Amino acid sequence: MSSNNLFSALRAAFPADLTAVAVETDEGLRYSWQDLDRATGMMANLLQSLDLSEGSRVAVQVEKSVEALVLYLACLRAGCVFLPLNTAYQSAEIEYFIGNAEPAVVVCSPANFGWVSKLAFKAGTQHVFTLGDDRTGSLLERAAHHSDQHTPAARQADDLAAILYTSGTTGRSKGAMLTHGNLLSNAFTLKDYWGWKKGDVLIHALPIFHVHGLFVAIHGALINGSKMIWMAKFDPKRVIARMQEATVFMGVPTLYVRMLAEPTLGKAAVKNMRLFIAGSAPLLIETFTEWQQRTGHTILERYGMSETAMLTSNPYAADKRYAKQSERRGGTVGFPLPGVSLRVLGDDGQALPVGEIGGIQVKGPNVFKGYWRMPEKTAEEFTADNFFKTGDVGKVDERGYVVIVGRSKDLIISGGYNVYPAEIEGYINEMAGVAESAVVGVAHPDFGEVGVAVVIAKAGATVQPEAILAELKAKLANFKIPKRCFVVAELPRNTMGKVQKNLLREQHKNLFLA
Ligand code: MLC
Ligand code: AMP
Repeated sequence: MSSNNLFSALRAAFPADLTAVAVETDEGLRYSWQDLDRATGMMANLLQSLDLSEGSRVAVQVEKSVEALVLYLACLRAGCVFLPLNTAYQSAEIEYFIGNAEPAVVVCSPANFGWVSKLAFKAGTQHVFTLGDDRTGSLLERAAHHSDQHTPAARQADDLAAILYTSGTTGRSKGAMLTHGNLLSNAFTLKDYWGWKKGDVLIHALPIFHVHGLFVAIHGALINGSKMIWMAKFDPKRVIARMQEATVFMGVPTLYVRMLAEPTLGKAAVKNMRLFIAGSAPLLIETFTEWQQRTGHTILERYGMSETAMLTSNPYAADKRYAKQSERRGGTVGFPLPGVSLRVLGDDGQALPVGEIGGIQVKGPNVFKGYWRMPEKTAEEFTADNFFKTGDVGKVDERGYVVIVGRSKDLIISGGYNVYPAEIEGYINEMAGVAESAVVGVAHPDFGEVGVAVVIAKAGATVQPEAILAELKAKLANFKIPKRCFVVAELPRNTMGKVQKNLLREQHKNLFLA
């Protein structure tokens, strides 16, 4: 059997001239295609020298850098399973992921080595390396001793390439297992669907621990042999300043909102741009329209998930193979991608006609293999005919465009990051003096949606909202911290005694709006 290693497919798309620039940082560091090839070869040799068993996980919590990109590619090349972790996660969160995934290798920032290595060794990890965002750390020191010649490990389409943890509405986070085949099929589909062409240059300004920045953006550029302008952090001014050298940009809606606030954003800045893509959270129609007016470009919105990579997309252009329409319609996420089947089901499990709202289910070569070591959870989320239940609620309109109208899962999407109220409530409920709490999402001009906590104190106890937020901040990733907290006498309940979160959302809906 021939190998289906995703790295090999990306490597095969490198341009003939390996001395050309593949990645350029905003500070002006340039990495050629040859640099990427050699650096991933050295790092893959290092990983293989560790004699890891088949399917070993490499958990990574490091700041964004080109070397972190090299580490991802080296994991694929060596046949390891890449497990990226949000840099905002704190020790309790990291302890869970490492304990659950049991990685053979952990790579962390030099500054975190003390506490991360302690957790890792406790969980049985054999190797802990460090990687700084300034080309420092033991990982690079060790890799430097290895040859830059490396034959990619043979992988089959069904072999794991990555595990992405996604929180659950109940219980702990689940690791979505994505295969080489899942990611490869999605990369090829998007290359075609979004009309990637020779000369395209991508501005990469997203974090590289989630689907959007790690897979959609990186694979998109590499499978087209396209250069990336690599930004360690999103800075709207810097992105606008570099746009004249680029053709493609991808961002969560907050990135577009922040760029619109910059007076330098206009037709001149975008004159060489071909395509602006948005996703990970709903793009407000106001943002879509304002972007069109200011730049003359129509943002292409698409929809995906950690478990599935990309599922639907507005059209890039009229292409009879895919869609009858060329119009990118704001407020929709476009058509199911080629190879993806999408259906909308009612509460009774029956497929709904056009225009009716129900639960979205999907099937396709991009849909994940299951949740890591959670066969029951996996079985629950798939139907008998193998469709995955997305937890998103929507409809297909009369022209075939998919519209997401909400979620059946209790989830807040804040600036493109998922926040699960159940997790935050669990932490608040354990605090001294707290009887109960409810966390709801409300509209926010910058992040789209943010969490608000409503707390009930135990009889006779006094709790301060600021103290609750401070305590959360000490334990959880910063993006999960509710932006406001209220201590109240009671929570609204229905006749069954269930907290009516819709009433809380209604009550606080204008909290952050002018
Ligand atoms: C930061 N903060 C957030 C936040 N990001 N709060 C809520 N939601 C967020 N997303 C906190 C900070 O910790 C800080 O708190 C305060 O809010 C102000 O932060 P900031 O300086 O304004 O934030 P910044 O560092 O600029 O980050 C904002 C951002 C970032 C939008 C650039 O959140 C981001 O990169 N988002 C992209 C997420 C992403 O890639 N999602 C893709 C998921 S994949 P304090 O208290 O410290 O002041 C997926 C599938 C798919 O969903 O379809 O793509
Ligand atoms: P994640 O688990 O982080 O991958 O987040 C996936 C979720 O993000 C999806 O299930 C949707 O709820 C949401 N999402 C992604 N893209 C869009 C979009 N374009 N519009 C609305 N919601 C989206």
